[in-house]
Amino acid sequence: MKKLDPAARAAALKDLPEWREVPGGDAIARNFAFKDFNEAFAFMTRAALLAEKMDHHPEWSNVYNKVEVTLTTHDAGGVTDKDVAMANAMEDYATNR
Ligand code: H2B
Repeated sequence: MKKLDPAARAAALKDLPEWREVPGGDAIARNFAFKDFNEAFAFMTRAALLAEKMDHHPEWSNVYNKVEVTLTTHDAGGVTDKDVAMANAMEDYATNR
């Protein structure tokens, strides 16, 4: 898995308007807010199952209805296509419930 260069990362983020680059550019992040804990944890469950399937795991934390997510590929030391794929899947899980 190759780290995306800054231009490729910026291009991928164009289609992910809710996501931001973490300062330094080695990760992307988004804070999700759901109706309640049940909705937040349902989202996390779906993402967790995909993470296991992809062998690609988010850095995240949850407080009640909020889920803060950071995506980076540790093995590559930056953002790769796997992070972009995970971000797109999370968008789908968060919006198409
Ligand atoms: N998740 C993320 N986000 N980045 C990785 O580099 C990574 C991972 N590597 N999940 C995987 C697990 C690796 O450690 C295992 C051994 O396949």
